[in-house]
Amino acid sequence: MGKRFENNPIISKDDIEPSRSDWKIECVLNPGAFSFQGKTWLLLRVAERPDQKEGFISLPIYTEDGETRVVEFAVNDPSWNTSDPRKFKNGDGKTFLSTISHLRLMCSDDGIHFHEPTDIPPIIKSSGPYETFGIEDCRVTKLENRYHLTYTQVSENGVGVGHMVTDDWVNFKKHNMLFMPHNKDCALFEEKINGKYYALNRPSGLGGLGGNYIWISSSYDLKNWGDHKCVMKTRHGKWDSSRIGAGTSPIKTDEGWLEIYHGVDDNSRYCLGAVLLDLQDPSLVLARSEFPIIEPEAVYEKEGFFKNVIFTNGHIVKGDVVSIYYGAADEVICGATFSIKTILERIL
Ligand code: MAN
Repeated sequence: MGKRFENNPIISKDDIEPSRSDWKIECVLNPGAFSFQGKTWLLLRVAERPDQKEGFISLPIYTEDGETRVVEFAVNDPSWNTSDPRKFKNGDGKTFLSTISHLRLMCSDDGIHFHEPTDIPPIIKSSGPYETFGIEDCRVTKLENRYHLTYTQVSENGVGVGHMVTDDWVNFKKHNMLFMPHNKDCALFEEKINGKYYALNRPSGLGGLGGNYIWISSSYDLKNWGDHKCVMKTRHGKWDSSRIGAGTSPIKTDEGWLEIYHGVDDNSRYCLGAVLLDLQDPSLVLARSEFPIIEPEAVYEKEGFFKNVIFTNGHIVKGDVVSIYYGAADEVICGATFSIKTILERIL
């Protein structure tokens, strides 16, 4: 349904420098997207780790004071479970990420060719006790003329939603955690609805009941959130059977709020689909993709750090065209354009 950019992948790890000379970038992925000063900007997730020593695996973590610490174990140490390349578990049942992520700004005049800005510091790093394993997958929402960043805060305390606000991309006001663990994939609506702010989010039912479903919450002040409602669940036997999560801010259309979301099947294959939410009550689903609007087909989507992944948390809307920026196979950044009208016709 969409058209992939001809020069995909548009950003890969060789296009930028690591944040430290003794670290290596493993992947660039999952960018937030926004318009600022007449340009298109991406806020990438950059996943790094120390240079690896022969026979050992080294995992980086930050301390609460922002220092770095390296956890190291032998490749053949049987007490470590390394079956998922994204995270490793030790004999005490503690989970560590294989890489640590920060956020990085890149900008572009045409939305396709990106470079690092010269007048704005490009790196946004973790800080404090809830980000010691890094920050990831930032959504950028322009709300009341300010940029709101909602991103994943990862630490041994769990995975929660962080929130920062900026006007100029130089000065940031960091707020308290917006949704507590386990929660991620938080997409703010770009305007209030009947006097309230709304956010899609994805708490995880880690016990026996519930699942990885998309919820909606509302707030009068962007700080205190409540009125939590489950918007949609995974669907047994379909492309979104095991996990679903919001992309970025819903697109307002005459038919309703159009949300691009990711769905994961039982084989950990990540595709994108669309859902239409009621304009006045966005907890109501009016229509939902029977089939993905895009699925891993290109080599760069099928092969990489984590195979068969298309994951988005950033798009730019211009008239009927939405340019969706996405992480492919958790390793490179790509783009594709879609007609909003065509997506709506397909799901309605
Ligand atoms: C999770 C998140 C994403 C990642 C996908 C695929 O949903 O950690 O950052 O892209 O998994 O690995």
